[in-house]
Amino acid sequence: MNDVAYIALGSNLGDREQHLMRARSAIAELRDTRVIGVSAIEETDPLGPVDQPRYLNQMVAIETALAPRELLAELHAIESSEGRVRRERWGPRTLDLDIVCFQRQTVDDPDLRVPHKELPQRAFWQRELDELRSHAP
Ligand code: A4P
Ligand code: MG
Repeated sequence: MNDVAYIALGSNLGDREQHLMRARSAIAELRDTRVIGVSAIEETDPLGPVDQPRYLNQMVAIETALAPRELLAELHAIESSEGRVRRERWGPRTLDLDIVCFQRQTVDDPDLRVPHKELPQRAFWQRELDELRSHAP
């Protein structure tokens, strides 16, 4: 089934612009997937308990035949190729890719929640979603 998915990109270590750029290219290369929208990049204050640098955040809309779990596996592979090392939860990272939501599918498993559980708390995600949806065909 083809669906629309929204992917959040975040980086607060190293060359942040470059990590986002390479993530956008890698997402565009995913099988059975087409990028249909790219939001503006926004610089945001870090959320969460850890003292860390500011983030660059951005959102990409895709049309995809990948199921949510298949998409998550692909996003983890892209994170790894950008040198992401998982240390502490909510800690600094070269690249974080989260599935914000799908247009028509939801998932409620321990290791995958779609829509993402933090969506109601993240004003920048709401803004980016609005921006992408306002340009939707
Ligand atoms: N997981 C469950 N649901 C999802 C989903 N919808 N998308 C699981 C992606 N992953 C999902 O993620 C931990 C596990 O969450 C994954 O293995 C997956 O099975 P992670 O990326 O290893 O760890 P994390 O990112 O530290 O934790 P989490 O809970 O994903 O945190 P967030 O929400 O990613 O927050 N401040 C600013 N300004 N901007 C940011 O982007 N991001 C974070 C990280 C903290 N502070 C931030 C930002
Ligand atoms: Mg994450």
